[in-house]
Amino acid sequence: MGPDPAPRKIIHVDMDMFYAAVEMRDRPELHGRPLVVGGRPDSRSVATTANYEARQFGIHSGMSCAEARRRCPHCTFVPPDFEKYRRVSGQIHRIFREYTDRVESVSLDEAYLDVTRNRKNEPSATRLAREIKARILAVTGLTASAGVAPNMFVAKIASDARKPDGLCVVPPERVMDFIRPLPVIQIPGIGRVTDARLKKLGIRTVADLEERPPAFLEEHFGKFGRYLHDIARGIDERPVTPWRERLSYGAEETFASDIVTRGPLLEFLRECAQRVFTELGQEGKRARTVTLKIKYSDFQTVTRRRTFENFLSAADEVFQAARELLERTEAGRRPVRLAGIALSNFAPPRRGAGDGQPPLLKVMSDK
Ligand code: TTP
Ligand code: MG
Repeated sequence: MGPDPAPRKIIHVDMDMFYAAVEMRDRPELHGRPLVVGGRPDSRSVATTANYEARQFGIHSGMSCAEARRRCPHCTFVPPDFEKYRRVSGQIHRIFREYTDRVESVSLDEAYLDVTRNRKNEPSATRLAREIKARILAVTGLTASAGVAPNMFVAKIASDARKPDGLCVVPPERVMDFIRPLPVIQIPGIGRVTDARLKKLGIRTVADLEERPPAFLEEHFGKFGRYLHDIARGIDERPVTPWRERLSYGAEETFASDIVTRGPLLEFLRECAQRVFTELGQEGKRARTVTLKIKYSDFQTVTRRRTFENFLSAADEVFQAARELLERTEAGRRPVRLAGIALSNFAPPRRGAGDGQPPLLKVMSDK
């Protein structure tokens, strides 16, 4: 690569209130009314998401359905239909790949595309983003929001900036103007704890962060300080990594608020197991290793893993393994801010079990 390569063109696409939007599409009677996708409010389940009407009551992903019902008694609760969401996810990912192979999918409803070079030979990433949004709407009947920027973190923040049905373009020369006023909590990787620590140091916005010397940030945050220093200058050189290159299939989530008891964690892990097991199956792969990842509220992260002799053959096996692995953590005694499951050690179908690959948990942003 030359000394000063041309800026990249990255698009981040994120579906609007994804699960809720799918349910509203299929059941028009749900339109215009507050809706939570989650279990029954008298169970211990949590909201996977809420439509914008419900969000006005302060309801958000990760909140218990009981709490959601308290905040909005006339809210409708619809159980999640992951099979359906995965089908839509497949549709949007097929659209992405009409434009480029450099697609990194982050979750069912969210992906980064590097369109610096693309199949349409279209130099304008803005035009591409507009076209992709229109294609998604035509094929799925759902709206997505997109951010266009020279790197992943700015594209991610941009896609959130004009939700719903938004398009926000941040050309290279506007990156600093765009990020400077942002509160640091909007930076991927900064959660409530880091946010509080930064506030104590008098750092509230990216502009405040930019003023601090790298040594100061490293002294307080170690390696993460270096990341913060780069981010404050609009620098993020992570390449968009297509999932085919992945060594594991994982799903993890940072909870809206820390989880202090095991019940909701188990419920989350059950859903997580279902998600990763299905995703793996869709790729025609089988796995022998289950890795559980737990991040406590103080950001200490532990992983526990178990390798089986035979390939895992059902989502419930994955869940049972995760449940056992959870016993070997302090979850339930210490507050947990993130949990996830990864499946690894797989071989292509019809080959022996001995050629698995080393486990590697995919690291996703910790909002
Ligand atoms: P998000 O993109 O975070 O949220 P969203 O699409 O519902 O809403 P927005 O318009 O703000 O993007 O997550 C996508 C889907 O993932 C969401 O519809 C449900 C699921 N999900 C969970 O199951 N649990 C969670 O904690 C979160 C954040 C999302
Ligand atoms: Mg979304």
